[in-house]
Amino acid sequence: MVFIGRRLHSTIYLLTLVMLVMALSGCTYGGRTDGGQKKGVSSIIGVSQANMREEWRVALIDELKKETERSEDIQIITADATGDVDKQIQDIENLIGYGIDLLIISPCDEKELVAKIKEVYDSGIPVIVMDRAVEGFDYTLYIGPDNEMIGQQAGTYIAELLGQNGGNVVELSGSQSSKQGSERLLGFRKVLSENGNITINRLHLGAESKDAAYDMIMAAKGVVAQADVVFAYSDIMALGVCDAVRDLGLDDKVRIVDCDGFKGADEGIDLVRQGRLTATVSCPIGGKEAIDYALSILGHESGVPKQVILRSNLVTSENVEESLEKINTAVVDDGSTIRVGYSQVGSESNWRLANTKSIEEAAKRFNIDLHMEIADQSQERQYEAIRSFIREGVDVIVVSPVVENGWDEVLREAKRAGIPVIMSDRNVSVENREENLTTTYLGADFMEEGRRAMRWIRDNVKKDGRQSVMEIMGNEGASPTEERGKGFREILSENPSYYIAYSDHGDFTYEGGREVVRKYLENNDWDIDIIFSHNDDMALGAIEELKAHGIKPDEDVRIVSVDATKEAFKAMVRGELSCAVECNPIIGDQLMKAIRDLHSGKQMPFRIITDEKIYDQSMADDYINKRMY
Ligand code: GYE
Repeated sequence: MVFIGRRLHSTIYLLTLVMLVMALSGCTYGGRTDGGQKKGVSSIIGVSQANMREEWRVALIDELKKETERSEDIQIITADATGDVDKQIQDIENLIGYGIDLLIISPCDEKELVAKIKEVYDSGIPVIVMDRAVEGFDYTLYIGPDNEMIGQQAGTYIAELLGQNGGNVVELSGSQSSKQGSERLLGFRKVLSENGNITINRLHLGAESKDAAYDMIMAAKGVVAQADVVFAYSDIMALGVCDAVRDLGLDDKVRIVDCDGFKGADEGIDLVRQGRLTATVSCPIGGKEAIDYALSILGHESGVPKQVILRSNLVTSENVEESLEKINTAVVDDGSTIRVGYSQVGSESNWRLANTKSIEEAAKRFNIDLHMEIADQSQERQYEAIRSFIREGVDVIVVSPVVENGWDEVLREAKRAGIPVIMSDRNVSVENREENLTTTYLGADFMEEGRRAMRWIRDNVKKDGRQSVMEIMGNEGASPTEERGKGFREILSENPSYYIAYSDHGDFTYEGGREVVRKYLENNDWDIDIIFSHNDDMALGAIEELKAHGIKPDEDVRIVSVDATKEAFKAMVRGELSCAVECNPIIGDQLMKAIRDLHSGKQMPFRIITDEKIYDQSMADDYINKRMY
């Protein structure tokens, strides 16, 4: 008790001092709205915002402050970098000087601030990056929207709105420097370009402002009068468009679609309600999620992911009330037992066994009644399992799909039964994303794993002349197979001194890996410099087969795999496996947290991406005893 008193006393003393210094350096302190001092503050969160000019950035700070008020023991300090990188770096310094326990940052520039963010992260202060993902992974958590996806959603809606005959679209875009804007335009144009009978008239504004949009529409009234739809990728521009179209007397003819969908007066959702906007693609700001995860991080809870990609929704006059209700409904987890049906791929690898164990154990801790069905890598058996869960009437279905395609029909059956479906570990690709057949994906960034493997080879496996690669792939059509292969080839294409000489499927099994090497040696002398294996089990099988043919692993051929299981570490310590890219199977806690969030009515993100690293022989000894799988 004595210790806590002394800590509380020094915290209050420190805060008084901080408030004084902050006032001097332009930071604001987000305490209680009554200005009173919070009792029992245990953590201070520093927020470095890129600027307070853009509407959604102001909305983010407001949401962070509001969410912080809900909890007595955290305090928030915010700083406005006014769009200046140097000021933002100074702000971070100041915030650290005030003794923050966690930093939330929305960077002015995703390249210029990489080093500073890494420095803070390496110093042991957790860092949550909002909105603009910085390069690399030297931060604790990234939370943000998929802006390209948002543009695609708007484009898909307009294409459907115009139908077979197509039509004329006026596209408004702001200053080129807006990354959010250019990504939305990229997605929007990609979809419309697939539609030959839609013409686009592009109008460039200097600034992304209401007045600039108003003036542009008035100036371009001839073009607008011919248009069927006007598209603007932010609420602030859309309001200007609505006013101008009204003043031109075109509001019965021209429909307006935008992105942002903020919930304030005269903002996206409200304009749809007023009937002034035909649709908006609404995306949460992320303040709620940031404070939720900040509390988990400060509480040293397990299961904090690496990236949370927020879900964006199309809001039209048909679902605007329902969307508003969802936004305003408080999320309450009553702690009751949740019945879950889990369709697992199989038991093909050590990774899979660890994954199943982690899920079964976590279910007990989160009061989840889990019905797990193992499908031995058969899609047909997964269909059967999902249909049995629907008949059983479970609350939530979770699927780890053996392959990416062919799920639309059975997912529609679950949707018709009112049972939400979560994708765990692997993802599916569906015909029409707007059907929302799945609620969220929780798993790894397989593309990045493939990139990491080839970057390691580029930096560590060098010799004169070109080097041949044998790729041992997982089962055909599985998302880890397709995406690890794609990520690997993305970096390979930048490094012509390496080439893939041979590729074959080993289906993620030990025997499969052996078989690929055996088959190759039946028809070839060994002339491969590097093996890239999509998982450890296949790599370990390949190593045994190589040794059986007198070929020395890691000497005659360097071997890189994915998963980083304990068995892989043993092979690295033995000097046989060169490097293992981590893919974390211990996602039980994160998954159960997501299931409880979903069941309590929380809006689920598009993707929850797990935290992963890369290991090679130089680190194997230090980490082998820390491997949990
Ligand atoms: O890499 C492999 C397992 O889906 C990520 O499947 C998983 C993969 C993992 O068989 O070991």
